[in-house]
Amino acid sequence: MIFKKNRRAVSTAILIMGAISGFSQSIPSLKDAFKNDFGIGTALNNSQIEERDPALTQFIVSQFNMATPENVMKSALIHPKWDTYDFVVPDKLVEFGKKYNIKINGHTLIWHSQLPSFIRGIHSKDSIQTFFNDHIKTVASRYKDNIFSWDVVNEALNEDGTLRKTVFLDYLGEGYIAEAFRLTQQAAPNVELYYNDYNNEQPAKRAGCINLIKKIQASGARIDGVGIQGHWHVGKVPFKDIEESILQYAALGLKVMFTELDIEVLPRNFQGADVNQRMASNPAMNPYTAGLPDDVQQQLAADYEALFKLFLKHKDKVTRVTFWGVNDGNSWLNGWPVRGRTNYPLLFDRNNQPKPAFYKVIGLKK
Ligand code: 9MR
Repeated sequence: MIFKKNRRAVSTAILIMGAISGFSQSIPSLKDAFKNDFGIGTALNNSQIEERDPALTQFIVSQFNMATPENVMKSALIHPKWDTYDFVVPDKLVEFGKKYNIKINGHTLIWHSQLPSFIRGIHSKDSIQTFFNDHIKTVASRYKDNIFSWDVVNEALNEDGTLRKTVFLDYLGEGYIAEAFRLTQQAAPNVELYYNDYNNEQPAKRAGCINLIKKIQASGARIDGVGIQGHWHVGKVPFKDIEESILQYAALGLKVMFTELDIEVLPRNFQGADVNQRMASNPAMNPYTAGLPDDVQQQLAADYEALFKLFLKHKDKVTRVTFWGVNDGNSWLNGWPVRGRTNYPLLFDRNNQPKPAFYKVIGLKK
């Protein structure tokens, strides 16, 4: 009797917690629904990693079994000065993963963006090489036993498939990519190693990506997988290119992952996720501040459903699908390429309530 009473009290408490935080315990779980197919991940920001909202933590761990730090492991943050590293929040992320049985994908070791500011003052090949070696060795070896994988190199390609001009290409030459994989493998032999990019499902960039992967393989370094970020636009998801890419990348012996999935619903005049591209703000660019119109909501749901259908069709090749944010409220797309917009790119709304797209996706497993 007492047990029963307590149980009722506990479930009432859970319901109240759910009501306060805006979610209900009865929401089906994505990670459970797809547990025999592929991992379900999310990007985590500082406040989520630090568990500032316990109800939100419960929500996150009920839905996701993999996580990628949205920013805290990027070199500007983890390596702010030449000889100073800041591991405080990254260490918390690793703890978070351990505590809740969530696999962590490190993001990212070598990227031309969000570099520490001291890099701008370096003008010699030797110093860039020293930064490159020390950065990879120090960061990768710190987490060698407690993260699952690394995005070793991020966004090294231009849209036409050629190599992007970066400080690494300029000073170290094109071999820097294979070298990054070799050094990471040396520092963290049991961690999976990935190349990650956006638009690398598009034919020209895909061809460049395949070329890049083959060069890494030919160098003798190990590469385990390729990440297709998946920053797409509602009504324009390139399903055919995505399927073709899954097949072509898998044919190289690699795992295929969708690593930063979101489907934008607001107007934009270019494709991709180059953070340096911006657009001017005006009210026409922010049309849905009062809510998402039903026709767009339905299109978003249909796009997500078709995408997950495709992922399931190739579940022998697709190992992880990671959303770039927990809910619409914390998506980077509210601030880019126009600041201060109200965007709706994910499966959960600003109160962590499932959207029609969520039910379409979960419905595929019923
Ligand atoms: O979501 C990230 C945002 O908070 C940062 O301001 C931005 C800065 O570069 O990076 C965003 O994440 C990017 C990711 O690390 C790499 N692929 C593109 C993502 C969206 O820009």
